[in-house]
Amino acid sequence: MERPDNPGFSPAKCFIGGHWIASADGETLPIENPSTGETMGEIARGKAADVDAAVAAARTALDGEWGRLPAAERGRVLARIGKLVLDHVDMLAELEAADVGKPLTQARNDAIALARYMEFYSGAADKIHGETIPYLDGYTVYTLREPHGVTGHIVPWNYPMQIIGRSVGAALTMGNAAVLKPAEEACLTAMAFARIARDAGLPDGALNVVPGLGEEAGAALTAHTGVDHISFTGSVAVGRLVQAAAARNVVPVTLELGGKSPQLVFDDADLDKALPFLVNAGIQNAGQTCSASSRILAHRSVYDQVVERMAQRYESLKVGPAASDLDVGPLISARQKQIVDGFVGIAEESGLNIVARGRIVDDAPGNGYYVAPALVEGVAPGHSLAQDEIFGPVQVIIPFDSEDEAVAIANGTDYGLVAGVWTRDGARQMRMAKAIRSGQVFINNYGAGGGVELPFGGVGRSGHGREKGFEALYGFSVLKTVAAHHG
Ligand code: TXE
Repeated sequence: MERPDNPGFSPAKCFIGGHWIASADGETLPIENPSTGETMGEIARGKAADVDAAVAAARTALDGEWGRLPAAERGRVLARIGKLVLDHVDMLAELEAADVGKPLTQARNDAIALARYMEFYSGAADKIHGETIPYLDGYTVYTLREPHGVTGHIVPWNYPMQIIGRSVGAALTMGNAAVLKPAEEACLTAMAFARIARDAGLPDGALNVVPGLGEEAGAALTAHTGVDHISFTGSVAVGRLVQAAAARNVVPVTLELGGKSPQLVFDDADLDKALPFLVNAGIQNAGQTCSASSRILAHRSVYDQVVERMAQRYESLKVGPAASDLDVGPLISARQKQIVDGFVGIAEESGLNIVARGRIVDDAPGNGYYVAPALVEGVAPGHSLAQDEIFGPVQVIIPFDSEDEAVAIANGTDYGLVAGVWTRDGARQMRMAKAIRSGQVFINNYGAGGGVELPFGGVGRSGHGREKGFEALYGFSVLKTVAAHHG
């Protein structure tokens, strides 16, 4: 597998119809290394003309070899992609670490997850089918599950490999042809994935990648009348624009828009077991995770213990360059650092108690986008720190006195992506699972190891539609009813 500086793998181009092609007007964008603030290369700055070419290539693939491939063959292609991803885990992890600032071990886990998506979907490709429906005398009625056609995928910078795996992987499994617009901040593994897919025998045009700015390539993709389904992961503000654009063309859209996910710690919780999840869910990927647990709700009787033990862990957190593989890397950009520093500033100005902060290591480059993780306690549930998605390593701890109050606080934001519940009481586990308004509820764990089998998505401002698992495959297909009269 070639590196980005090798012409066989060209991040400064678009990948359209199986070929590396410069953007129509030849423009490029710089790639920044968030660990150092330095420019480390360039990517193509795709625009509407490139999106047109990519959508046309996808349509050609659907009308050609890719569209005719039996489901089991599609599964084999995905299996080969998964195998090649695994063969290149280290290379992919290095690219992602440099591009996103993710500590190497976390980047490596993302590459393994990408392979896992391909494995899971490869086996599912020939197992999603329609059904026959008993109907009136003289009729045979059955359903067919067909691809939407051309699917558009707009992916953010925080987990490029995982989000490409879950969305592009599912779309290809169902026989769609994909046009992928990775985030301008982190494109490298998207380009490497395209190369891997081609090497694994994915027919030309089944996957096309157009890097570029959101308001250029992204907006062109969502507005394109040749796109039949849009999958978007990103901010609520852009999610609204994407849904509005999809509405104009009356195409379905899947939105995954982040959250303010709580973990509820009850008085009978196993704190030894909970503690690593409480902290890791807030600081993994420097808190830049849609499912980050940015609110810890602790019962008054264990509140002080939770604060003290989390604070101890925070004090041991080391922040530094991705390549050093410490607990926390830099944030993605100067802008993101400014946002997160802003929230810490609000905490200070509001007189909140910042009980502990992690430590930026002495040799971290001065121009990297480092933020020392901050643990803030005693925050009122309505405070901006407890309501707004910070998307950085900042967690708030909120006390509660009763189950009802805990549910009211947990459900008291615009979001509803993930919740964790820590209690040994089985009946309470069930009550909480029902009462919490959220796409996922994890009981005595948080995230369940990110399993690719588990459907994932939000309610409220966290979005709609489900990715991952079999649900994603239903979402990336459309049901056709056939009623044959033979009386
Ligand atoms: O997101 P954007 P940003 C949240 C998080 C973060 C904030 C801003 O709170 O602080 O969003 O991050 C493309 N039409 N999340 O600015 O802008 C863009 O190019 C079409 C949560 O990075 O939403 C990129 O590919 N596409 C989230 C993608 O949208 C457009 C992950 C996401 O960028 C577009 C990321 C447009 N007009 C941020 N404008 C999560 N759910 O995990 C931008 N894009």
